[in-house]
This record gives sequence, C-alpha cells and structure tokens, in this order.
Amino acid sequence: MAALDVIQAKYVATAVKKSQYPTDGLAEVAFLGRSNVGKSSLINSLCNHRGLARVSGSPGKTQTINYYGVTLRQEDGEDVRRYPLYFVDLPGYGFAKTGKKQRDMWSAFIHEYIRESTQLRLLCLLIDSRHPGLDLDLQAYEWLLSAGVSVQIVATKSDKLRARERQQNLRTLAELFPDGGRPLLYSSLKRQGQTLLLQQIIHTIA
Ligand SMILES: Nc1nc2c(ncn2[C@@H]2O[C@H](COP(=O)(O)OP(=O)(O)OP(=O)(O)O)[C@@H](O)[C@H]2O)c(=O)[nH]1
Ligand SMILES: [Mg+2]
Repeated sequence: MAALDVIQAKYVATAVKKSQYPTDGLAEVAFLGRSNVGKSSLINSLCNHRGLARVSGSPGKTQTINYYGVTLRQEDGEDVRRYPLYFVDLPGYGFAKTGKKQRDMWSAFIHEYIRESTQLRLLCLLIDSRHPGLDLDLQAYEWLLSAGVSVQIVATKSDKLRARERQQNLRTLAELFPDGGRPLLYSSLKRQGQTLLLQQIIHTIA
C-alpha cells in the first residue's frame, strides 16, 4: 500500500472574482458545503496544519475563495511521486444572518468559480454526517452535476455519531448522491477519513 501525505501547505491567494484566480495552471481540488459544515477544519486536518485556514464556531467564517498551495507525496517502495496542487476553500452556503445581499454575493462568486475555474479537477461536497438529506445540499449537488463538475461526497463530523448511525447515514448518502463518488466519513477532530480522501484526490489528479 502506498503511503500518502501532504508534505507542504501554505496560503497562496484570496479571490472574489476571476481576475484574482491563480494563473500558474496547477490542478485544483475545492471544498464546498453549508456554512459551519467543517470545510476549513478539513483542509487544516488534511494538511496537518492547525492554523492554515481560519475555523470558527459561528457560521459564515470563510467569506472569500482561499487558495492553499499543497504538495502531496506518494511513496510506493522506491517510487516517490510529488503532486503540487491547490486546495480551494470556498465560503459556505445557506447562511443568512449577514443579510440577503451578502448571501447572494457569496453564491454569485461561488457560481463564478465553479463555472470559470479551468483547473478544478474535483469538488468535495461536504455534508454534515448527522443530516444526510438536506434540501440545500441536494440542490448544490444537482447544480454541480449540471455544471459538469466531478463531485466527491464527504460526510463531516463523523465523531458526533455512533458507529451504527455512521454506517446507516453513509448508506443514505450513497443513495441520495449516486454520482458523488463513494461517500466517505470524515472527522477533523478524530482524524478519520484523511487517507481515503487523499487517495481519492490522487486518483482524480494523477
Ligand atoms: N466535532 C467536530 N467538530 C468539527 C469538525 N470539523 C469542524 N468542526 C467544528 O465545526 C465548526 C465549523 O468549522 P469550520 O471548519 O470553520 O467550518 P466551515 O465549513 O469552514 O465554515 P464557514 O467558513 O463558516 O462556511 C468549528 O467549531 C469546528 O471546530 C469535526 O470533524 N468534528
Ligand atoms: Mg470556512
């Protein structure tokens, strides 16, 4: 079995419009989901770096598109490969507290990113593992598929469920999101799911 790690991770850029996207042609893996679902925490835990992306207990923390330059290292015996790419942290959707206008702006630039990024290879759609069938998530999924994006479903905060519920909800997700890869359980807190997700990422970009 090949060992797989993130060996470098650093903040590179912030964007709210296309002219601010990086232009160096690196592959991008983006993370999308409802506000507070755990996108920024997941990026930090994948990168073994607590302070890379800002995390908050209140929803609406990430309000811009943030690019983190990372290097994945895959080691299989003597064969060592390095893959440079971007992890892209997106603002959450479904959070109305700051007012309708701002909420609309977020969705406008998320939409623009999804449509305009030429380097997006995989979009990880994060879903709270406790709530597998919310309308907003189903709508986001349908829209992403119609935009031609490759989607991987990631069920976050799996540490909040008992083992039996985890498996049950995973099956529900597989039924609700049939084109979302094989859904995987993730816990930034308990460090569950990192290897599986990195394998899925390598599989798409390699
Ligand atoms: N128990 C548990 N809590 C988590 C996990 N991941 C994130 N959280 C908590 O959930 C809250 C939101 O986490 P963030 O990573 O900021 O969520 P986000 O999706 O980036 O939120 P926005 O940027 O506001 O859209 C924080 O209080 C985190 O500590 C997890 O795996 N398990
Ligand atoms: Mg965030």
